[in-house]
Amino acid sequence: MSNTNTTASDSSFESPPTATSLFENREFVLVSNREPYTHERDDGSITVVRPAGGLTSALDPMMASTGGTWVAWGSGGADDEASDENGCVRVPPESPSYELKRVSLTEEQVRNYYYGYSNKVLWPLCHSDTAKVTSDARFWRQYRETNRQFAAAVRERTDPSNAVIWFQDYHFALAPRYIRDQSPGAFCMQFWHIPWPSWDVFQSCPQYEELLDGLLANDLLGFHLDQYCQNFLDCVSHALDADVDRNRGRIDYDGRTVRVAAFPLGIDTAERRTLAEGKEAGEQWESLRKTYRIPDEGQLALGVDRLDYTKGIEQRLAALEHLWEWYPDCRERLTYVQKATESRSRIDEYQHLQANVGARVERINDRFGTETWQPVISINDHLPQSALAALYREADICLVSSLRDGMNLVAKEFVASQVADPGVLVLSELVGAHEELGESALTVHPNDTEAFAATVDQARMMEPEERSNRMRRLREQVETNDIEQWKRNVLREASDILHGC
Ligand code: ADQ
Repeated sequence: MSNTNTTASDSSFESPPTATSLFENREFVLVSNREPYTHERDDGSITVVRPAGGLTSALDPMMASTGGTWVAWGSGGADDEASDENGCVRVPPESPSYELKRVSLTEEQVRNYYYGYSNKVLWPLCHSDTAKVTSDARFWRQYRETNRQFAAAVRERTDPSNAVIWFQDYHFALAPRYIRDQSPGAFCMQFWHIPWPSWDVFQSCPQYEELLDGLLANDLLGFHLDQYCQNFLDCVSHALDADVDRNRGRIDYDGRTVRVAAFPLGIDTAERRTLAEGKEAGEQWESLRKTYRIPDEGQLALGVDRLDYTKGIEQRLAALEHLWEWYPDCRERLTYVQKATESRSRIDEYQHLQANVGARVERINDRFGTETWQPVISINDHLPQSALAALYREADICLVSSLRDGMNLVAKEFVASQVADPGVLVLSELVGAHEELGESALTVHPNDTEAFAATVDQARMMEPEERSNRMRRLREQVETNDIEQWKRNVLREASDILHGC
């Protein structure tokens, strides 16, 4: 795509802005499906569970310094008990500085809004996998209602006309509209964490007009990549009576201007590095080796994913099976560790995937395993972040093979954790992160099994000097474009719009 103007950069910034300094008297409200803290009942007492990595933990420090309110689904078993009569609790627990407002969802809402419309319609649609979209009138009805409920929860805490409201992700395509219709002076922004598909794909969703209309109630709409912005602009120009400026990423619609821009998400590189260098990671590594019988000898390839059909786990296993079959040198010399986490397992597609992945791993281990060596080691248990850091640090090769992926933070976490002997990143050309990391990683197409296997062999044989040069360039990229830079870019853009720049 030749248009680059929709990508926001922060070159004009000298000192880092904060939400407080940018939005002056407006209250800051963040809305996400997942909450930053859950309360659980454990042996009679209530404990606070913190998110393990991910976006919620990255945004928590920002909320702590800004103050304001975070509105989220109260999914913890003891959330109600730990909250006041309005569903609110002050967090972080050790030094409370902002309000967490929990929205209670019924079992039916969870089924239809969360598992239904969000994850059986929007998720496959936005990953361009229309065959997996399941239609059900109840999904849409409850998606609308739940979005209304979140908008009402925002209104309970603040006057939207005096607030900056930041929606996260595809669970809330309609909530900005429900805010805007009652409070025209509100400032709404949204970050869409998954891809945006092309118009011919998006058109297959019967609610396309309402979804676009809902998102256009924002003042600022962010995606990871310029390509997703262009797809979105294209959808709007086909579906609505709107004036679309593709070069500048602006849409005039319903008497207002909406800015659409790319903000590639980064990670907390300093935190990842500290974890990887820490003593705990060393101890965790020893324990992982013993527990899962990871060999001392040979090389280690690693995959870290939620068990999701977009992550290309079956394609990766097919490539590895091909590798052990046709490159017998790799047998007993390359071991693959699959750190997978069960995800959305109430949905049939995810259950099938789990079963297929399990069967494939078993078959590979039966075919190539020996008395002393197991080709694929599956780690399905929950691991502390220091153990994940140990895996990232010790891996010689990281395999990221998504069929589509908004960004993919695993690729960046691997790079940031490579503090010892540098390894090789093998990256699907279909993930968002490929745009930033593709030049220094080894690129694969997840469906080209033979070429994928050959690339893993190439990674295995790469000379130390080349590995080191590639990893240095990858690290520079990941460290420069980290989570702080992302927050700065988003907030600066929002402030410019708010102040009419
Ligand atoms: P996800 O699809 O969840 O996120 P990803 O970016 O790869 O994908 O991972 C998010 C986080 O989950 C990472 O911090 C990673 O460490 C953690 N994680 C994943 N699998 C894990 C496992 N088995 N064990 C422990 N931790 C694990 C969505 C989009 C992505 C986008 C992110 C952020 O689908 O494209 O990059 O949001 O915008």
